[in-house]
Amino acid sequence: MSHKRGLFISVEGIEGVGKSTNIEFIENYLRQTGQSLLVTREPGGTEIAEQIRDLLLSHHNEPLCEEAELLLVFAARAQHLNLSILPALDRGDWVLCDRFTDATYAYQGAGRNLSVDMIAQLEIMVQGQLRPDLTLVLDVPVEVGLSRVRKRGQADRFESEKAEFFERVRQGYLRSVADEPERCVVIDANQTLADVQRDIKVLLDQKLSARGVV
Ligand code: Z5A
Repeated sequence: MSHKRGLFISVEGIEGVGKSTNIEFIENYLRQTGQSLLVTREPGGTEIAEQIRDLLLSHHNEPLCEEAELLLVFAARAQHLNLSILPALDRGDWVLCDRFTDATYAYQGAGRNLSVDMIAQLEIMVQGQLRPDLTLVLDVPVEVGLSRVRKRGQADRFESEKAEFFERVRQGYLRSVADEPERCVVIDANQTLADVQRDIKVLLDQKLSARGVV
């Protein structure tokens, strides 16, 4: 029996834009359509990829060099894709992923100033032509995002970066949207949660009706 390949949706943005909060909203909304759905995250999503996530987010006694950080991100992604995302899409399930490769261009490319060509080569090696079908980039000014997350207590290795780093990351995300407007859509996340979710719902309705789902 042949299945239609599932839809792959990623959600992106700097710290505190509300990814986790809105992924829960999107999950509930998509489940109402009766669609089988895998909700997952990067880095992570499998046992080994979650261990790599711990390595990436924890503080260590030695610095993690930028190239090692980039390779670890893609090592986790290779594991996640092969063991989890691709089998789900092949079954016809939809995949809703908290961050994907746009985060690498934003954090390791724009944030750490690593070469975009090097990232693109790793992307091809690990993913081939696979890209999300739809990427929601939640956007807030850096000071708004950081003020939301800094209420939470101990900062991880990324959260400990300075505001300038997150400003570069934010601009990196906005470049992804400018480069691929068909796939990447900006949502203004500096509104009340109700308004953010209204905008997300309008967008999802457009995409679902284009696919004949609603
Ligand atoms: N990383 C990387 O470097 N390269 C890569 O390729 C990938 C990842 C894939 C893991 O991220 C780290 O990995 C990440 C980049 C790096 N850096 N960090 N840190 P993560 O996604 O797991 O962690 P995060 O970005 O720190 O997520 P977060 O801090 O949990 O933020 P969030 O999920 O976007 O926000 P939230 O928890 O939904 O909301 C934060 C608070 O704001 C919460 O109290 C909400 O109730 C509140 N909120 C949400 N929306 C609103 C609105 N609209 N108004 C007011 N308050 C709101």
